[in-house]
Amino acid sequence: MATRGFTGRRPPEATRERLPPGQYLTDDFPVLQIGPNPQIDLAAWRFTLREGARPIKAWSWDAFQALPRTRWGGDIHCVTKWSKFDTAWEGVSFDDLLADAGIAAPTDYLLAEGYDDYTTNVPVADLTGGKAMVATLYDGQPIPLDHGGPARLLVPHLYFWKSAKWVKGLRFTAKDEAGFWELRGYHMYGDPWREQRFTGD
Ligand SMILES: Nc1nc2c(c(=O)[nH]1)N[C@H]1C(S)=C(S)[C@@H](COP(=O)(O)O)O[C@H]1N2
Ligand SMILES: [Mo]
Repeated sequence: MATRGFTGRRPPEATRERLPPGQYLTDDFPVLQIGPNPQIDLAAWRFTLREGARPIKAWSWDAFQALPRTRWGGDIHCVTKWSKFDTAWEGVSFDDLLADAGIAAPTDYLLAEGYDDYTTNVPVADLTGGKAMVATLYDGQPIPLDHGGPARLLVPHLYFWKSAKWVKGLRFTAKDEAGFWELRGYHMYGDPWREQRFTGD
């Protein structure tokens, strides 16, 4: 019995190949955030692209709903070591946001900003080419408030702290500026496959 219990903890080969180093698989969807859920009224909701302080383009909820839609399914990895496989999201790709704004990215970096004043930095190159979206549906349903609805950034190839919940906009920055967790010791880039959890990893 003891032997069976022991070997049972070792995940099967197929699972291990999909798990970045130091991660374990969970079927749960833990909730992690710096404070209480913000109150967001869809009638007042705006999503704004900015360059520094200057607004480039803002969408109301209705205007955002009219943009082309993108789906993505796959695995997400949290720096607190849980990974969740086969998550399903739908929203508007970063490429389609730029296209609708009629711009090319003005700088190489940006900060995603949440309605809770959370920020996190991501290189523009990690958002283009279908790599990221502003998601509004999870598993075919509106994203629950706990998981960042009505809209959250989804950058699934980086640790999940880069996927800003309750996203209110993206602010292009001239340099790579640290966000909330990056100022507190988290890695500036956060690649789970290179285990970039903390500054210096
Ligand atoms: N706006 C906002 N986004 C956020 C956070 C936050 O505190 N505020 N926490 C981040 C962290 S540290 C993680 S691990 C994930 C957690 O997302 P989840 O609660 O949907 O699992 O959201 C990220 N996005
Ligand atoms: Mo996190």
